[in-house]
Amino acid sequence: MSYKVKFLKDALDVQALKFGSFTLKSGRTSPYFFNMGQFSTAAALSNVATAYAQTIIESGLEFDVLFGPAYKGIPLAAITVVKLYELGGDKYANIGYSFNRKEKKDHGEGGMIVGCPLKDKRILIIDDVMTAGTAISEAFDIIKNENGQAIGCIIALDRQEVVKDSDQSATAAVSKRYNVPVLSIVCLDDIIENLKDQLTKEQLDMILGYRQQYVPAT
Ligand code: OMP
Repeated sequence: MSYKVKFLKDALDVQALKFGSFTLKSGRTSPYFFNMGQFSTAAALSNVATAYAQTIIESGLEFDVLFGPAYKGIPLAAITVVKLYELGGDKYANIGYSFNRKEKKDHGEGGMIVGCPLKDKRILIIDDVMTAGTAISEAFDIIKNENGQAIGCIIALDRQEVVKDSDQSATAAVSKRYNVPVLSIVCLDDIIENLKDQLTKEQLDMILGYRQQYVPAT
């Protein structure tokens, strides 16, 4: 089973991927929702880390630090950097990981960044889902402020949705704005392709309708 198919199977098993009616951060009403927080056992997290690590290894991207923006990116960066070393070997032995604090700490070691400093490093950002690309933009800003060089980002799910008042997807817009690749384990089309037989006709119709409305034609 490919790691994409395994990831989707796990997402259904742990109920990270749900079908119904959900209001998104963007205000859109979606017939599906992906909640990364549902991957909350050792085995589930190990499988998530494998899917991220394999996507990164396949991409061949060269970087120094895996950066997970607070809060949801923090465990993702930690588990994935370990898995990269386990699966990818020595090439990944010295990859650092770090994350930002939501609030600046002015005592102890102080500062905004915990873990590997970002200055002059090539940084890969790791996060859960991209819809409009708002959340990920904050991570690019943090890296810029720390004088690091963002070389790309990886997400678990690319919802492939169009940016408001534009004709391109959020992932394409982010890729263009920052001139970096945006990798994903799976996208909406993978969900449709692999799970269509497991959905009711009504669920599938809702998703196809949503896709028609919000996913730009390629
Ligand atoms: P954007 O900032 O619009 O790209 O939305 C991404 C964020 O929305 C994610 O980091 C989540 O906090 C949340 N989200 C999900 O977790 N899963 C979804 O399926 C959809 C969203 C969302 O609200 O768009």
